[in-house]
Amino acid sequence: MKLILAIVSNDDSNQVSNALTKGGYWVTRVATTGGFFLSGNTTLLVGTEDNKVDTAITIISENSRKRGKMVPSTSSFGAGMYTGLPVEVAVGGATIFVLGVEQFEKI
Ligand code: 2BA
Repeated sequence: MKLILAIVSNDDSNQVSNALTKGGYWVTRVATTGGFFLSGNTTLLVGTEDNKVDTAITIISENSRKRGKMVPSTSSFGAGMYTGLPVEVAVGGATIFVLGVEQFEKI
């Protein structure tokens, strides 16, 4: 058995966890914070059989693809003045760890 830890953006977390659940996986969502941007993300815990790990990773990647998103720029020219010009930022993607599970009990 394996434990998959998948860190995804909050924007993608509902879609990823719904797709995993539909695919027959058990999912626990934990609200987490990235240490670099200090912004919220979601860590999904998925315990599953070894032979179902690859399919889970496919589902996660299909539902959290990295993509560009246009957001209004907040760069200021001076006090209180904003360009408002949209800039493209990268969103999405997933960081995935697969750990061996020594023992699994439900009691
Ligand atoms: P990603 O590499 O896509 O990582 C997204 C989030 O996944 C991270 O959020 C963190 O919560 C988690 N994560 C990634 N790799 C990890 C690891 N090896 N161990 C534990 N958690 C991990 P943030 O920490 O807020 O990072 C946001 C983005 O900033 C990263 O996107 C990466 O592009 C950049 N970044 C993070 N740490 C960096 C560093 N030390 N040097 C350069 N860039 C960094």
